[in-house]
Amino acid sequence: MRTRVAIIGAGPAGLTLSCLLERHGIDSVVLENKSRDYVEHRIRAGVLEQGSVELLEEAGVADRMGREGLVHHGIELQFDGERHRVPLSDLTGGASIVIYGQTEVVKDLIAARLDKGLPLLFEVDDVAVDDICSIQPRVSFEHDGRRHELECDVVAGCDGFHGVCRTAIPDGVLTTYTREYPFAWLGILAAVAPSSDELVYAHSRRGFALLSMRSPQLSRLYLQCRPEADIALWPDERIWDELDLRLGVPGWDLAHGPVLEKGVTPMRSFVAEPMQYGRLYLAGDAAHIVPPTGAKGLNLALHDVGLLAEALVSFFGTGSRTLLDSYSWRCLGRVWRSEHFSWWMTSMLHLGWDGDKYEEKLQVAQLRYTVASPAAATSLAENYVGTAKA
Ligand code: RFL
Ligand code: PHB
Repeated sequence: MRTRVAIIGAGPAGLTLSCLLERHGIDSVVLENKSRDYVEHRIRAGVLEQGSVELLEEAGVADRMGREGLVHHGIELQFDGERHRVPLSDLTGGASIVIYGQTEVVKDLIAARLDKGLPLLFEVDDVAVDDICSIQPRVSFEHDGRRHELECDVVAGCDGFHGVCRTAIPDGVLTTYTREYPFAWLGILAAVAPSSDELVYAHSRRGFALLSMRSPQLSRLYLQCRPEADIALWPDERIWDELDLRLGVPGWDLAHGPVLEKGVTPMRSFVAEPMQYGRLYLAGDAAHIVPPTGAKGLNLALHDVGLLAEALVSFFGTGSRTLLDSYSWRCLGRVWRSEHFSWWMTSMLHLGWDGDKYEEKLQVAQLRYTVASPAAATSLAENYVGTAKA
């Protein structure tokens, strides 16, 4: 088998890259180790920046998102039992966000690829990337009980944090930066109309909680918990009780409904630099992770592949390596802006487990300043919608 771009991983990064390249007549093969059903139902992100929406439009997969996505112009910050609206659009010259589940983005991307009969293989095993420093790298893998070899010009490592591409880079090349947080999120998807028109980020004496949504009939809710939390010890009633306590404000009740899914997500910050080596280019979670508080992971992944697609179009069209050579450098400015914003939101909203009252007072002072000062609110808003200069 031969292709120009071997794409490892059918998450948002790999799939979007394949659709963008196809629009420019550049062939690729996408290899995914999980099943189609698994990747289409893995519940994760829900907030798309305007730039991400525009990239999905460019990739030709935005029709359903345009019909079903919920356009939001603000978010709520809650602390000391009060809610304050941050008017994102007013503060950023009209930018907005779209609430549309990552599961739906992935379904639309997979359908677009398979409808055209383009190669996207699920349930591949033992993917290995070789000869990345030559002009013809090779990717080998098991599929349908046989070993295959794929020759290519470029490998796109879009295989997430636990993938094989980053580890294919020899020791000593990458510098990695990591921060582990003593928190995790317990998330639920519930069949009940969201109790708020906009997302609510709540700082409370019992820890952080977030009210989000997927559609007018589906709520998505999160609670700060310990990374080692055992989901078996969190029956639905306990989760709703805790959400009521953390999100409740006078005169407002959280609507409950059947819990359709629940899980615990650990929180971590991670960056690997540079995001390229030889003819291997890393994109998305394969190169960097952010804690979910800033809603940046999916958006960063899409931003990376937007730049990678542009560089590959230039390379295959003109032979110029200029954009490819500067790919990592061009990604990392935004990566570090998002790393900082996600760390800042996480630190401001999550309660330490040691009962440090001084830290709690600092958090509330920062929240109060953020909603009271137009300068501080604008800083949050431009980072949240993705227009902040890196
Ligand atoms: P993905 O989605 O992890 O996809 C990588 C794909 O590669 C496959 N794979 C392999 N395939 C072949 N061979 C191998 N050896 C392979 N190893 C792995 C995997 O099966 C998978 O299909 O990475 P990608 O494409 O870079 O996308 C990144 C995003 O998924 C991630 O950053 C976001 O989900 C993070 N995130 C959020 N981001 C946002 O922008 N906004 C949000 O609101 C938001 N909320 C969240 C989130 C992540 C969460 N969790 C569960 C981590 C909320 C949560 C709870
Ligand atoms: C979500 O809807 O899953 C979501 C929203 C905002 C975040 C993280 C996750 O910051």
